[in-house]
Amino acid sequence: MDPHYHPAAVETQAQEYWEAHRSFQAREDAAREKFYCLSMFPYPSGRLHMGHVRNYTIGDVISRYQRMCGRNVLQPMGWDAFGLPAENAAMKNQVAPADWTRENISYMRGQLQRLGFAYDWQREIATCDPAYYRWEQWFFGRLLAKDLVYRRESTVNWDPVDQTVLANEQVIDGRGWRSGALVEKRRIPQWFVRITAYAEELLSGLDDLPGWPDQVKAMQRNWIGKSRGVLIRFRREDSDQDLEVFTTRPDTLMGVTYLALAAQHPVVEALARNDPKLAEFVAECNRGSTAEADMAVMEKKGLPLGLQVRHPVTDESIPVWVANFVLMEYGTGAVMSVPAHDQRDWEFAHAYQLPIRQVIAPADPDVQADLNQCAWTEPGVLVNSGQFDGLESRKAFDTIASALASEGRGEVQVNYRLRDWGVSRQRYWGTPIPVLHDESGALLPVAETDLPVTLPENVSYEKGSNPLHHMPEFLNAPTAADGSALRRETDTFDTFMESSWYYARFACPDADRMLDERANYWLPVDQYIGGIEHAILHLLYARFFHRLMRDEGLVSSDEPFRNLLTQGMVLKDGAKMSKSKGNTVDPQALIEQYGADTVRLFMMFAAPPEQTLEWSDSGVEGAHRFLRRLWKLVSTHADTTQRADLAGARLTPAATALRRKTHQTIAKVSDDISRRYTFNTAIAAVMELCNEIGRFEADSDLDRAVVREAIEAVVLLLAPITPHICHALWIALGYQTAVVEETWPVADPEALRQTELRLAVQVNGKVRAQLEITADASDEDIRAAALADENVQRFVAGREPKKIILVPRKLVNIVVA
Ligand code: ANZ
Repeated sequence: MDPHYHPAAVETQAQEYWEAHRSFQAREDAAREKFYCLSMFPYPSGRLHMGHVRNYTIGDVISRYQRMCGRNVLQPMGWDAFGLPAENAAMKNQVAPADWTRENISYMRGQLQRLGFAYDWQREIATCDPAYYRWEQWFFGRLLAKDLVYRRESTVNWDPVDQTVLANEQVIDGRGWRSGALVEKRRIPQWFVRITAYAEELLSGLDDLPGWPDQVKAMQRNWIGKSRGVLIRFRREDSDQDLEVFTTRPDTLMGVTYLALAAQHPVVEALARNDPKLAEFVAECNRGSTAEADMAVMEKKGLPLGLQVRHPVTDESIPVWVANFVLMEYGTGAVMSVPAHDQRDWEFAHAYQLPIRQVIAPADPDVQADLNQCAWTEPGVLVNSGQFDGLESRKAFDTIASALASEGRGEVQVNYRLRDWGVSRQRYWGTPIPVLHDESGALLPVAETDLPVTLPENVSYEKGSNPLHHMPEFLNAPTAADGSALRRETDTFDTFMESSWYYARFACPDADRMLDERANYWLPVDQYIGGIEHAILHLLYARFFHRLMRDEGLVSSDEPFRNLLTQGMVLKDGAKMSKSKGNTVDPQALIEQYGADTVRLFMMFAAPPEQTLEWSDSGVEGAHRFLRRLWKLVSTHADTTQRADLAGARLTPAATALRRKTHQTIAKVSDDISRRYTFNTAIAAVMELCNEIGRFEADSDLDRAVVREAIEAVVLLLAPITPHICHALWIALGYQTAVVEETWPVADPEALRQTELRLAVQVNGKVRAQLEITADASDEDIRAAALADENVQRFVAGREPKKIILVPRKLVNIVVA
């Protein structure tokens, strides 16, 4: 065995072995327990960054571990290949997005292979391939038939200079990120998927996901935002029509001093047609942000509409305003304003001198609500509320709700913050939405037999931002049966569509339908790993899509991902490692310098996966040094030690201790990897075992067999983390079977048993006590136990020991003056 570690050669050799033996090709086998391990697939941006390397190393360690435990493992990889960066690169460099993307894929695939990830490359998917997206188009047709997708007008960000629609993140301080032009809001027809029809199921399903982080489940719950309230009707004075509001606080009904409508509310729009001042206000609101977080903090503005409604209980006349803090998208787009008990209403009332009427008093008589400072928003006891006075808020909710219901003025309603999912994008590089426009403007779904609608890839950006608009060969579909002209839709899908079902397609990437029966063998994913930035949208859309596929009879499970691990960010000097911060470390250079195993080991050793990982060059060097030491350790012992059956063997105390350490390490690493996901402590335990091996002096064949067992355990335990070096070391240990084919070691309970040692304790050379102590007690433990003995304390008599001499496994001598 070469006494020196040459990572490049070692890694090539291992990878050639895996490749030649198709080690990671997954096969469905009903007789075996399956384990589907999936890391979120990357956007092919050009090169891997450290976040990818971390994510994929975690997934690979789990996969390889499960495989050694005997599971039938599927670990696939693919490309989330549609999206904006390809178009930006295209415009900048005059290269077609398809070419740019495919080149990136090929480079990044090489990088992943160089890192030795155990992927089944035969299942590789790129979402920009028609073979993939055609099934998404087919599924869209199914959803359309079930009325689960629909088209309606909605607002987009329009860049008047670039003549293009911008994503929210491309609007910076109200201006287009490229042109710098003031962004306008435009209403255009767009496709929506009815995720709201599944809101309740998506919410309650979270309770059946014990393997998900609580934090992620809480974020999803908030996003779905279920609230129970009352829909209340206020009669308009100028007509017999009602204005409906949604409130979660019907207990405050008697404190309503005005109604506030969203600028886009139909009543406001109607009035604005004859009121230029109002029209100008509406236009101003339409220019602003509609992000809820912004709405909450922006200056409250509004106008009186000259409209009055009647209070449903008191019949009092109440003014109606338009206000910029009311969202058209939520509830009814109208609120009953209770400035005493809602902070936004309070701020608005202050700005426009509207009355503030307290109707809730703090339940605790020692607490005073100071309405001059801010609204009192807590529940309490009703005051100034006529027949409802004295009721506690919760009770008042029901009492007032039924009073309204009996008069036909309202009813209890459950509302969700979740909105239907808008899936149209006015972009070229995406899945074409499979619909046709006829001459009358009506829409026809593309027939199943005409799928896929293939996106032309050979395009140029010379004429404008969306090449499809200038391609008659795409725009003009074959004419309809009656001879009239048909025009293809140029919008494409939100790329979240593709990433909502790729995990299922990996089960059957070559199926000639969307999914076949293999999907039910592999699904749900047993372990999903990815960034916390996907906690809400991606995971919610995938959970939704899974249910859509279930209801189409394509899968039989309810949830796509049984266990979820969200990895922390990679930091450098305390800041997120990112291109924009210019503090990136290129994994490629490190792999070339140290090898893939060093990079993998560092990534797993530096922090537990859910926490942030602080980049450290010295940490990388440390990982590399450890691998060199490991190599040396194995090369010095490979030929001089031999396996032997150690069960029941009579070992020396030192050999017993090393053997126990070996089996303790096996137990700890197994638990750390499978249950705690603390790969860092698993590695630390293996390092400790290596140190013990180094300290141990073998004097007999039995001793050497104990060393041998320890070394083999080290190689097996590290195999999922640093698979290449372990591949080579396993061969060096004389095995014919490759380490990937080996089974995970199991701790021997016999070896774990703690045996007791008896130590004599002397004070100044005279035996004063006998100590019973476990064989693995540390030197500190032994010293402390000796000093704690009653008889010893009598002879030490409070003096500070000058020194304490330990004779391993025999005695402790305490020397006092
Ligand atoms: C009167 C009231 C009194 C309210 C009070 C709150 C406190 P959640 O819990 O998120 O569902 N609201 C309703 N529709 C709105 C819209 N389109 N835009 C802005 N705000 C809207 O919030 C429900 C509460 O948010 C409702 O209850 C309503 O204000 C407001 F002391 O009604 B409340």
